[in-house]
Amino acid sequence: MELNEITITKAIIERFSQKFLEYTEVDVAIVGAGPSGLTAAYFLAKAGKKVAIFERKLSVGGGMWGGGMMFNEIVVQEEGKEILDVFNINTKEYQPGYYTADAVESVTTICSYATKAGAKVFNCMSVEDVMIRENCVTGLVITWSPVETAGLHVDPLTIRAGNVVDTTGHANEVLRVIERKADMKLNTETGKVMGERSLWADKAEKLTIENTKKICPGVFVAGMSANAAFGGPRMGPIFGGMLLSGKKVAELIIAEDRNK
Ligand code: 48F
Repeated sequence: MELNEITITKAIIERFSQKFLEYTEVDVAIVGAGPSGLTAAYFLAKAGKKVAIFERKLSVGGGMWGGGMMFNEIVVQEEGKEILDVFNINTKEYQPGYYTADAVESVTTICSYATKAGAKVFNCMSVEDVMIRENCVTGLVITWSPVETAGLHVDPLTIRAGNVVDTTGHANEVLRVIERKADMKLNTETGKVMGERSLWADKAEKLTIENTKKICPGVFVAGMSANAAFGGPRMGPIFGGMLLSGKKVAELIIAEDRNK
């Protein structure tokens, strides 16, 4: 059979359009495909939720690929290792309570589990705004990230979501939009994003889990974004908190939906 370039082109356009159309309305829209967003996506999709992840970059994985300072190994503590075990990721004990894993194996495997469970990743898409109805965030406003980068004057499109999860890491991008544009108080001490504090691994890892919660109607926050929102410290290249936070946010959403 001779390959036909136009068939290849039509296949891509048609299949992507079908997928994109299907995911214009989702149960959960996750912003950011770092370790916390991907882990949340896996547990949500596994529980039967329709999940879309929007990721600005071409690649998923956020800050996990580079381990610490591009030494591509990550460290997790005992509880974090339990999540890596769920994904069948190889770990090695370094000292009691400290485990290492290959950063590339970790990203690719978590993403594989999430997508095979049914979560859809939309890469090269940036979330630039939210949709709000009756004082509740009901969706996301998205654009192609090259449009954003080039500063092109192009209007975005909209996704409706039962819940939004901000896993945008240090930048709190969804929360920053809400803070700037909506008459909505965040569930923090100041009602606004409090900003992250300097690195303190032990405290930050514990706080990441504590700070993983619903932060305003329709929006949950997880991962580094949770600590940055509530004024917690950064943790550096230990990733257990990210994984546990992703799992926790999925459980919170599943429990809330069950009680509706
Ligand atoms: O930063 P990131 O990896 O977030 P995380 O899951 O994990 C944090 C760790 O990597 C590390 C750490 C400790 O272990 O502190 O930094 O909390 O991933 C965030 C992802 O969100 C994307 C961004 O490109 C990255 O891949 N992102 C950020 N803002 C947007 C976005 C946006 N507005 N639209 C789409 N994607």
